[in-house]
Amino acid sequence: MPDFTPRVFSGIQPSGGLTLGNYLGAITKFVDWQAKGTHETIFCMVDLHAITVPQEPATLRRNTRELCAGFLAAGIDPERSILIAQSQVPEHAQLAWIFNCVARMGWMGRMTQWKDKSGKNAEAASLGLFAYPALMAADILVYHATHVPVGEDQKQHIELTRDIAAKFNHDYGVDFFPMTEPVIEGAATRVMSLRDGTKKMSKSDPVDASRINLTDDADTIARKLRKAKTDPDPLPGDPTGLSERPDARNLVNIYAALSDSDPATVLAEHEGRMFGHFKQDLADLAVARLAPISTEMARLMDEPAEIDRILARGAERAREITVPILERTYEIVGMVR
Ligand code: AQP
Repeated sequence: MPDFTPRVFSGIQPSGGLTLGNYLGAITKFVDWQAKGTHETIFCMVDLHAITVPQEPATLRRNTRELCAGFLAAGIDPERSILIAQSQVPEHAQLAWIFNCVARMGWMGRMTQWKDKSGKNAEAASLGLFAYPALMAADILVYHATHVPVGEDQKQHIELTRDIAAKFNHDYGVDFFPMTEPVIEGAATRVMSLRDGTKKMSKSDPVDASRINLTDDADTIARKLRKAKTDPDPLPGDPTGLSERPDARNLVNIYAALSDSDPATVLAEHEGRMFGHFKQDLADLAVARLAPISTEMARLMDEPAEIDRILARGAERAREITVPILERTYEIVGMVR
């Protein structure tokens, strides 16, 4: 394998407002990578992914700008990282077509997200939803990204990205695409619904009380956490005591992630307390951490032209990387150049 430039890529769908799950599982990790400075960092609003399920156009546009505001408010610096909207960098979709011809139907059909989102009526799902992982592979590999920080739910898609890269390299006898590494770290790689600790917190969950939105005000955050599902038992002294208590475990994990700690330390400090008190502390912690972000997001949303300028500049910088990689891909595949 050739030496690839150390490069981090990750994306978030503007398919709704940002949730605490996106923030803890993804954005805080992005900010950490940017701070480390060891890798080039590229972060993306994956609007082409969002339309694999129906989106209202004006809402999609607003959500994309709001997502960009969320990245900026949480600490992504558009000078140090490249911040883009996927549809403004056409090489993502162009490489995805090549990968549609490399990936196998069987691989796609096994994806958990496809099964979950297509539900009982897969015949009525969009072709785009089925091909989603090939576009995601293109998002990553059009930068030759070496590392992808994601939440636990995306692990299978990164494995598929590696399968696509390996098959392309094998079929064409090249060492062109890297074997990208998923990076899944921390106490909140899978933040669960506040109403059901066995279900992932999701921005498209129809029940708003199931999630904290980054745009929620302090009172709403506190109310949602106070009403979060738990059980009547006190907090145990260590994480093994939570193995059969998914709702309780979820709140402890959220507390650990928000306080930059870990579940064992949180439980050692809170052993024996009842959830009524713990939830109040958790609400205070969440408000202290999230309120400045939502305030800054609201300020940025009043300046949509500034957001659009940042995205246009990001696309320009991104294309310095993506155009040569796509051109070389076309050559390898046999297109006349
Ligand atoms: N609940 C979560 N806990 C930890 N990480 C999460 N992520 C999403 N939900 C959680 C991580 O956020 C990044 C962006 O995800 P996405 O927006 O591309 O899609 P998703 O994983 O399908 O997120 P949602 O909120 O559930 O969106 P919808 O409802 O539209 O499908 C990824 O790194 C993901 O792991």
